[in-house]
Amino acid sequence: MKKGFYLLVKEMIRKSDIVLEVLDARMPELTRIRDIESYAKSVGRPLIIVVNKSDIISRAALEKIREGYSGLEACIVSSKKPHNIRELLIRIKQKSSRQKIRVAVIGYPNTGKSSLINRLSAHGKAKTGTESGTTKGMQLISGKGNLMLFDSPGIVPFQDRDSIRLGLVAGVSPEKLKDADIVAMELIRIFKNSNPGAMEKAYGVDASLDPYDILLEIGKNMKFLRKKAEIDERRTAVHILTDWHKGKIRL
Ligand SMILES: Nc1nc2c(ncn2[C@@H]2O[C@H](COP(=O)(O)OP(=O)(O)OP(=O)(O)O)[C@@H](O)[C@H]2O)c(=O)[nH]1
Ligand SMILES: [Mg+2]
Repeated sequence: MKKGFYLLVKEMIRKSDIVLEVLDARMPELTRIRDIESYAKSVGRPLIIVVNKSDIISRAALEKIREGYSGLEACIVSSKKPHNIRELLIRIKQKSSRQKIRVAVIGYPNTGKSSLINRLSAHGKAKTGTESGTTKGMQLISGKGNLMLFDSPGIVPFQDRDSIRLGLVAGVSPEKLKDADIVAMELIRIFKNSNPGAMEKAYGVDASLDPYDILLEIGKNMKFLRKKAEIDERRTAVHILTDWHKGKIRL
């Protein structure tokens, strides 16, 4: 990300009447950008936290988010299903009395900003994609009713650029990760704690093993082998992370 990008996002926020911060429901706290929340507050722009992808989390996880975000201005939606989009639209309109409401849509890469914009717009013009970095520049799109929507490329806060976090939240595509195996093991650890059954079901592995052994077992089951029948750990890791980003394995 270019250094000037933050400045551009800030300018976009100043030009807007309201800010939507889009989070990934699978990792809402990891995808929050506190700097942007503080900035919006400092320039007096109301901010709604939009927890997106609610269709791919369990009821229990959904309930946890509901409780955790009850004190905040937050709306839990799915841009895919779609779900709760109308409620979000009503909330936006309550926040501004302007004729045309300009809405800045910001967030981590791949959280579904463009997909959400397409739900909020009449013709769905924003480009979306499974790879992070789909949206390249700022784009102004006319929305339903009296909305004007600013789409933007995903923001990765400078202090968050460690590869594990980036890999988990799809800030970087799995193929481009230097240490895909480490990120995949972190993901396996999360599954072990929260939903071991999902991993057992998806890959036919014993979730009571150590994360590294689970990774190897998955590689073996997938027949991801290198010469001398060695398991290709990287290929296995990329495969697991891709499944995760595409929502094929769910917490
Ligand atoms: N299951 C599910 N998938 C979603 C949802 N919203 C978006 N996605 C998927 O998430 C991926 C990223 O969506 P985009 O809308 O391109 O995300 P973005 O935040 O604009 O991404 P960048 O422009 O790369 O920062 C795509 O594969 C979408 O289909 C949702 O509510 N549920
Ligand atoms: Mg986008």
